[in-house]
Formats: sequence, C-alpha cells, structure tokens
Amino acid sequence: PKFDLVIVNGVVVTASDVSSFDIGIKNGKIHTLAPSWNGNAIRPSWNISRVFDSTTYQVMPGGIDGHVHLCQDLTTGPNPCPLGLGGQCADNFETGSRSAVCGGTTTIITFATQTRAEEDRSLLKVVEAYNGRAQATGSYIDYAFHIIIVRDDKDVLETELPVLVKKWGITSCKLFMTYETMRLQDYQLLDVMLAALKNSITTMIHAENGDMIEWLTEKLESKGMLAPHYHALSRPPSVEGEAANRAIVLAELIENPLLFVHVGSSASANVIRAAQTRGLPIFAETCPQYLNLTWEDLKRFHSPTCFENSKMICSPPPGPDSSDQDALYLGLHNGTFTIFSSDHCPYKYDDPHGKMVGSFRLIPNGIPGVETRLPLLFTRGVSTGRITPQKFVELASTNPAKLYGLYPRKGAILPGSDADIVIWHPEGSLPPFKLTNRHLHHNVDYTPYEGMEFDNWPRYTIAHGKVIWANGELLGSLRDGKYLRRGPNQLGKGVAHFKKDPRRVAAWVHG
Ligand code: DUC
Ligand code: ZN
Ligand code: ZN
Ligand code: ZN
Repeated sequence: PKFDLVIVNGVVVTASDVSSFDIGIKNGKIHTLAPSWNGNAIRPSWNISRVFDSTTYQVMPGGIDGHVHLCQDLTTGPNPCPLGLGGQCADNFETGSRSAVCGGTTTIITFATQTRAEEDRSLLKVVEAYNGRAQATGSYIDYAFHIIIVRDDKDVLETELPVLVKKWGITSCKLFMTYETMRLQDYQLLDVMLAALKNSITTMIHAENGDMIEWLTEKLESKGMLAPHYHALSRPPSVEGEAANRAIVLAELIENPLLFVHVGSSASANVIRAAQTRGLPIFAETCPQYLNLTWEDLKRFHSPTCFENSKMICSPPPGPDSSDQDALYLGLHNGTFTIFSSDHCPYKYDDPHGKMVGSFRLIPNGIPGVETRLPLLFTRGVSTGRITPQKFVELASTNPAKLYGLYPRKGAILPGSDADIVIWHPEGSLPPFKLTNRHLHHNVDYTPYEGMEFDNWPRYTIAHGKVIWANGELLGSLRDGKYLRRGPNQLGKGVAHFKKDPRRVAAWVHG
C-alpha cells in the first residue's frame, strides 16, 4: 500500500501551528501531509491499510520526556541505592516505558549513572551496563541516555567523552551540586563543563547548595524536626537560587551552555531568566510536581503514626503555596523554561527504605510522574488557557527534541519524521475523572496526584506508525522501542560570546 496508516480530519497541533491536515504514514515515518480529507489529497482509493478518522481530535507529536530515572539501582558501594538515598528504583524499562506510552509519551531519555566506586570510573562501561538493563526487558518506546558524571578523572573525560558522542550519540551529561556521593566541587564543575563543551555535550545541572542542605538538615534533626514535611525547610529557595547563580557564573566563565533540571522555585527561575536576558545559552526545565504540589501536600497526611506524606518528597521541594506555581507558569509562558519533563524517579511507598525511618533525610528524593506529565499539563495548563496548545507541544515534545539533538526525527510532524503521535479526546467528550493509582501503569504503589481531577487523557499513542495505546488498552510490544543516538543541542549558543572584552576567558582557555 501507499500508506500503512492515514490519520484524517484531525486538528494537528505543532509547536508553531494549529491546522487541519491529513497525515500519511509509511514504514514508520510521516510520508505525506495534505489538506484534510475533503481536500482529497490523501484518498482512500490509494490503497491504505488503515484510516484513522480523528475529526475534532487534537493530534500532536508524541511526548518526549527528557528526564526519567529507570533501573537506577546502584549495585556497588557501601550504600547500594539510587542517588545514595535509600530505596529501590521501582521502574525498569518495561514498566517505565509502558507507563510513558499510556500517558502519550513516545520517547524517554533516562540516566546512565556513574558512581564513585572504582569499577564505575569508565563512563563507557556505565553506559554499557545501563543499556544492558534496557535490553534485558526491551522497551515499548525509543529511549536514550544522559550520562551522570560524579568525578573529574581527566583521562576519562579526555578519552571517553568523544567516544560517548560518536559511538553512543550521548550528547548530554548531568552534574550534581548536592548529595555527598554525587556532588562536584566548583573546581570539578569547571573541569567537567569544559570537557563537555569541547565535545558539544550539553551540561544539565542539579542546582542545590549541598552545604546549606547538610547544615540545615543537622539543625532540624538536632531540634527533633524529623517529619517528612521538614524536608522542605531543609531546602529553602535560596538553596536553589544560590546554586543556580553559581553554576551560571562558572558556565559563563567558559561560555558553556547549561540546562537547569527540575527548577522548583521562583528564586531560581528569576536567576535563570536574568542570565538568559544577558544572552547566555541557559536553558531550564520544570516538572509537574512544582506546578501541582505545595508544602500543604507534604503536610496533608501527617499524623504521628502516618508518614504518607513521604510520598511527596522530591528535591528540590515544591513551594509553600501556589505563588511559586504562578511564577513557574509564567516561566512556561514567557520562555524561561525550555522544556517540561516528569523527573519520574520511582520508589515504592511500601519499601523498607521508602517510608520515613527516623528522619526525612532517609526518604528517597523522588516521585513518579512519567504517565501523568502530559495529562496534568493539558488539564491545568491548556484547558485553563494558561498556555496555548502550541506552547504545550513546544515544551513537552519539540524543544526536548531540539535541546537533546533529536529534531526533526522526533518532536515534529513533518515528512520524514518518525510517526510518533499522540491523539487526545475531542474537547469535552471525556467526562472529567478523578485519578487513582490503579489507572496508572508504573510499578509504583502510589501517585502523588491521587484524587486530582483530569479533563483529558491521551486516547491514542502511535509510535513508528504503530498504534500502541488505544482507548485504555496497551497494544505495543517491548520490541518496539529502539536505542536513539542523538546529535548536539540545536537551540543555539546564545549571543553573549559576541561581546568584545579583552578579559574574555573563553578566548584563550579552550585551546
Ligand atoms: N534529582 C533528580 O533528578 N531526580 C530525583 C532526585 C534528584 O535529586
Ligand atoms: Zn536532580
Ligand atoms: Zn503523616
Ligand atoms: Zn531526576
């Protein structure tokens, strides 16, 4: 047949346009775009295997979630756990990619994580190990890796980063400014940033001041303030704001592009915005938890015997009330935020390490959300009119593709793009419903969004031209997803480096 699948009469929403056209798919790729059915450009007589009539449905590029933790179990070292924080990463590539599909996401970028253990010195070995974990189950959707770097071995950076880029297509690294087992000092941050820059690898930063957190945590503990919601008091906004500012100053020195992950406060967003205004190539991500949770949720369940509010613990924490949420929505609207990702970091509540054991310090810092990411932003952002449908696509699909070097293969509805598509219910046709964890497909025993009302949900998810989620049914296979090699950041290097300044460090330090 000329086409394997044709989607007709849909309202196609891209990062730039809302318009009606038909999409002809062949061999897993978008082949033809044509005026809608009535325009007769893609005709049934063209021997089409399958027609999908999506009258009044919104048709969008499939979601790209640039921040997902899967299989992040550290199997070595004295504290054998992800992020050195206790708890067992609850999702692998099977359950994590399954959950993604059911929430309209067709690409995930997960983390391959170096540790300080000697056997993890080699970044290449770390990536091979994580890819082995992916291959052990397979994946419903395409996946890629960021590399987390927790040491600055110069020989490794020099010899292995080019191989990571050329062989594996890994073009982003994440660096931590907190967590004793992961953080880099300023000197080391400069080392790794410069090495990343030389290889056109985008630096992702976890910006929290580790010393402030440790000092505040000890103070809280000494006063017996151990309950889960004190986690938020151990991380006031200046913890994030200071670290963001310091990372920007370090990056500016060598003119290295940065992507701030999981920005949770207006303090940090403002610092980032100011740097962007100076023309620096600074990008930022925010996540559903910061738009939908507050400290009230951390306190919500609390009683002396119940620690269910440990379900809400993530780092950085959400803000105290909705004022930070308003600031973050503004940042989505005005371009401070480049991407919107889940930071799906799954731990079971019913895990010996998952509950509060003595102090908030011991609760793993992460919450699940790969499946609820798009529906939450749709319900609370698009349906309310806070952001446009085009902005939604830009933040959740197109910009992640550009930032992480996957565009226009991903994140676009263009001839030649992978036929990765999400189709929503026609507006108003799905009665609003309250979410419960039973609806979800992750391997986590709770959702922080339990009981929240949703007014839409992906009705169909299509990946490589195959319908893999339809009307609440998972139709895909674990063999559908492939490893993705990526190119460099396509969002530009900013304009600040055009400044003529005789003291410009980047002019001499790069050689
Ligand atoms: N950083 C993340 O990216 N995810 C969860 C916890 C953390 O510190
Ligand atoms: Zn982080
Ligand atoms: Zn409680
Ligand atoms: Zn994360």
